[in-house]
Amino acid sequence: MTPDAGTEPTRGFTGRARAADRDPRLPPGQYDARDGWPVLSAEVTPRLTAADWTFRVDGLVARPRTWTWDEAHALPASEYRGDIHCVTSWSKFGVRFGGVSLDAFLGAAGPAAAATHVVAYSHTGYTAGLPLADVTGGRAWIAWEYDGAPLPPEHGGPARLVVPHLYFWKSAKWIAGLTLLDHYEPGFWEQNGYHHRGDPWHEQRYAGD
Ligand SMILES: Nc1nc2c(c(=O)[nH]1)N[C@H]1C(S)=C(S)[C@@H](COP(=O)(O)O)O[C@H]1N2
Ligand SMILES: [Mo]
Repeated sequence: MTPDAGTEPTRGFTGRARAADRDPRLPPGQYDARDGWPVLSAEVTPRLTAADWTFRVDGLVARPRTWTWDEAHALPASEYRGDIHCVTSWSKFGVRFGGVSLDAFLGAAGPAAAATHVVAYSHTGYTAGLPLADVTGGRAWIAWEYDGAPLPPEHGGPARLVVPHLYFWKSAKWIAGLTLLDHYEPGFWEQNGYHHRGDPWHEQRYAGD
C-alpha cells in the first residue's frame, strides 16, 4: 500500500504547525522538562539542617536582622504556584514552592531609600546579584517546601530563594541572606558572563543580551 499523500504534512507546514502549537508558557529558546527536575549545583550539597539554617538581611537597611528556622516560620506563610526557567534551557511548569514572601523579611528590616540591588548569598558561598525591585512586590520567596513536602537537600533544602520570573540561577539554594546595596554587584554566574537581570521572556542569558 502506498502512503496517502494527503496524510503526510510537508516540512514547511510541520514547522509552522509546531510554532502555532508551542506552549505559551514556554519562553523563547526553552523546552519543557516535563516530569524531570534537573539538579544544577556548582557546589557539593551541604549538610545543612533546619537547626543550623539562618537567614539574614543586612546592608542598606534600618534594622539588620537574622532569623532562625523557627523565627522565619512564624512569618505569614506564602506560596508560589507557576513555572520556573533555567538558563540551560529547561523550563518546568506548574511547580509549587511553600515558604514566606521575601517582602515579610524586607519589611521587618526596612530597606533604605538608597538601596537598589541585592546580593543573595548561600550558606555554601554561592552568590547572585539582583535588582531590589525583582525581589519585592510579591515576586520572591524563601521556600522550604516543594509540592507540600520539605524541599530536598539537592534542590536547596532546608531553604532556598525562589525568584521565578527570572532565570533560576538567581534562586540561590541553601540561602543564607541578602545584602542590600546602592549598586549592582555581580554574583557567581554574573561574574562568569551571565546577565545582570536574567528575564527569560527577553532571553537575557548573557551580559549584553
Ligand atoms: N547555591 C546554589 N544555588 C543555585 C545554584 C548553585 O549552583 N548553587 N544553581 C542555580 C541554577 S543555575 C539553577 S537552574 C537552580 C537549579 O535549582 P535545582 O537544582 O533545584 O533545579 O539553582 C540555582 N541556585
Ligand atoms: Mo540554571
